[in-house]
Amino acid sequence: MQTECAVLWEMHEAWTVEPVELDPPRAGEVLVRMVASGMCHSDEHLRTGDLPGIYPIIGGHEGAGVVEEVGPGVTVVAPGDHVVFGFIPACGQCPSCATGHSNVCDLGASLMVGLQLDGTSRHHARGQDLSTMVCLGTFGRHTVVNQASCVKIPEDIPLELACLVGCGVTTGWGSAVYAAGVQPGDNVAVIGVGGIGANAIQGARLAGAERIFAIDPVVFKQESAPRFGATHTAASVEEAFELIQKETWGRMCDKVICTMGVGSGQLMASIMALAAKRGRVVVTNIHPALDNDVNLNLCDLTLMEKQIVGTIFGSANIRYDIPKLLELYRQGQLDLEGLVTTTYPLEDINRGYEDMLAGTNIRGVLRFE
Ligand code: CXF
Ligand code: ZN
Repeated sequence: MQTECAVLWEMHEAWTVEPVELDPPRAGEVLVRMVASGMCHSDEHLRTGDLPGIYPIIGGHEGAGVVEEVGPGVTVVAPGDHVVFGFIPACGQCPSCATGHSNVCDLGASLMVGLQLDGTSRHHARGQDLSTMVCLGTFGRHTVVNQASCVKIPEDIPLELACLVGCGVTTGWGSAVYAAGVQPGDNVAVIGVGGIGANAIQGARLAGAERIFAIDPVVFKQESAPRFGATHTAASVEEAFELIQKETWGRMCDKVICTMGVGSGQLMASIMALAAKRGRVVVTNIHPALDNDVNLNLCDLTLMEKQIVGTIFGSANIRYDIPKLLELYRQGQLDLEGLVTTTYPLEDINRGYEDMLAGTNIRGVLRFE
């Protein structure tokens, strides 16, 4: 069939919206009519090369839609089902999945290759095979993905909000609840209030944090942070240091969560200074893939027992946490509406990313109808 997708032909180029030939789903695969896709910073990383991809590639990994057709052997979803994609497939069989850590499923090894799990491509344009961002490619009106990435969701949840739990919401919320392990009464700092940081704030609030310091240089984001649960705001790590020192009587933060657009190893020493003794710093944001330089005082780890941990997808499980977060939304405990600053038609994708870089969006969302 013919569909239309946003394709990145080479690193540093703009997205081009163009016709794509899409093959029918093969064994274990699912054809989905997309309804909405969040515009995450990681797709911009693909454009800048901070995350490597195989070009030409269809972007997008935070999507929701309706199943149109399934290939042989598909059991997870059926035609007509509403689905959200988890950006990491969960095979359910590998040691990671079997021990409850599907966010590091062995299928993740094929994510940056972006082909179907059998190594072939279903998407073609200008006579060439296309790869897809993390085997999804949600920046298009239709896509074919493996059932390992599909999570069936209730039909009463608007798909233009549900898409957000495919990446930003779960990554941020899980960074606070699972990776940081925020406890009632904790002091928490969240560095960067975008689509992930806003949800780290929501996770910290739901986990019972006492103070939540939201740090972002953009005034709009400082103003937005209290809606999600921030109790204090600061424009920079340096400014936050003074504020946290004063508010916590010098004790500093039990948990510090890094959710910047692009992380910087040079900032690490000052970020560690925000953490209390035995405090934990969680690295959620991407750092440039080839950057090995970190400015860090390792005595902080030994003498103060501080910890640095990384997390992918907030250490959450697509099949357990996606339905759970949508239920929290239904109960009014998790704000999804407030995350969507602007919606765009597919053809305005480049404008959407310009807005993201200008700092005017918490999340921009593409709507396909
Ligand atoms: C990223 C992590 C690396 C692969 C693509 C998705 N996470 C969130 O956007
Ligand atoms: Zn993402």
